[in-house]
Amino acid sequence: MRIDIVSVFPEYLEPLRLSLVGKAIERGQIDLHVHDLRDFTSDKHRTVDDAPFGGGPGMVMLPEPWALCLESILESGKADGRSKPTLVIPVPSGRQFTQRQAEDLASLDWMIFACGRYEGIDSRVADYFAERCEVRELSIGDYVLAGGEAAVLVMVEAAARLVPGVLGNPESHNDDSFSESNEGFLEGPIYTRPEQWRGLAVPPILLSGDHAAVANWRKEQSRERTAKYRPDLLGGQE
Ligand code: 6GU
Repeated sequence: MRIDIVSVFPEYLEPLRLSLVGKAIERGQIDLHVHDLRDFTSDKHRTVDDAPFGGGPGMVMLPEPWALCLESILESGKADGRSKPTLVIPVPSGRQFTQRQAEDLASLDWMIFACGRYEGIDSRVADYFAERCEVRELSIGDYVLAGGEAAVLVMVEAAARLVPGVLGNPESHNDDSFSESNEGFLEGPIYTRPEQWRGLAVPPILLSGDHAAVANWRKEQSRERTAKYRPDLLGGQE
């Protein structure tokens, strides 16, 4: 899988080289390219923004540096034998990024993430590249970030751990909160050694060796936790 990320703060994406995603990069399972949008400006001040047409506060990112940068990425990907990437634009006004979206991203061969700052990117960029890319505007939740970078860290990590071979044990996805095999419920409580810790015991059923009983108990816990924190996920009974 190839991932290109464009930002005016390329250092913001460095944490992707740590931990799970970092290992996947080292192993060659993920080919990560981070680009500085300012490298695609031509004025002395390396300008990437201007005032919004129609007035209003804040600044809007200029379309031309984006076009030059995305065109250069499209060329490089083609030389790399890839075609028609998915262009993800993280915006608070986008479609909700969910575990289903993460699963879908994990199945792709090539993604480009366009991190906007300020009030966002001139909307013509998404329209202009819609022929050459599958454009998705995605939001990670109902709150506003100062830029798309933190959202891209979230989306890339959520997708990368689902790429076959990236996580050690693929069955560990089955217990994940929101996973299909878990009926989309939240994961319940988990325990490890010691059995007794500072006066607190592990639920005895987990020590019973009765796998069916353990599975039932976990299902029950998962349902209870979902009812408590996310009744909307139980369906219809919000
Ligand atoms: Cl994806 N981007 C930005 N800038 N803010 C957000 C967001 C994304 N999702 C929620 N808030």
